[in-house]
Amino acid sequence: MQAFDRRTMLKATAALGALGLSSQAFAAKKIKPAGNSALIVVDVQNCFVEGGTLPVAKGSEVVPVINSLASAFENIVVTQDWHTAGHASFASSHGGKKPFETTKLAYGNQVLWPDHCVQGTEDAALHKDLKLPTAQVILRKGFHKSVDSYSAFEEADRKTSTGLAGYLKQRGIKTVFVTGLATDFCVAWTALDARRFGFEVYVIEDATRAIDLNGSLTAAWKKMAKAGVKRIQSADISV
Ligand code: VGL
Ligand code: ZN
Repeated sequence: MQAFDRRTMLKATAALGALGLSSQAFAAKKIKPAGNSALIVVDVQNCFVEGGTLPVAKGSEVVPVINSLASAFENIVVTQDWHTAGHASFASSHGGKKPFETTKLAYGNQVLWPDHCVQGTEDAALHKDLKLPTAQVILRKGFHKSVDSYSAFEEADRKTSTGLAGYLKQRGIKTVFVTGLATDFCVAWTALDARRFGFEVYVIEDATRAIDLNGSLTAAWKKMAKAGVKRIQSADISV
């Protein structure tokens, strides 16, 4: 069901309630992910939660939400931000630059981050409470030293593929549900690229948390809406 229909339905339901009528027959229908849907769990790693190197506020709150969504999906893809030491996205790699400033790299503007998610470190490991035993693929990204990759589909040079679109297409996946960290960076870029590669895309808002740097969260939701990404809540999914 479209978000618009859902809102209309909720309004109608409220109106019926005001008239003292039963609204049960009009209750918004839940979404049941089909066999050709995949749950994408983006970067739920120690680096992005409390105590990590690039903590997202309340980042660990997504863990129980994602764990409980898992049973609704036949297909689950997990991603890990997986940088080299001295990665180009680290402020420490650019003399005089501080975290959260920006710089120009060969492919365009780049936000500079604290050193984070370095390959093989405990900081880069998946959150210990993430329970996704049925996940089929763990995709690592951002491993080219001079290129960042917020998106799970394509690196920031907008040329280098991660192979995820091909993987999903070869497995017959048509729809993806994106969750994880952070809403306004890796989740948004993954959702936008999924649209570009022709998938139907949902972002499950309460299964994400944001960095929100200079209005980036509002901007990300705007871009996603424009691209046809559907914004839903975990309660909208039938588990
Ligand atoms: C991310 C900033 C830097 C993310 C990754 O997972 O959203 N954000 N690297
Ligand atoms: Zn990163």
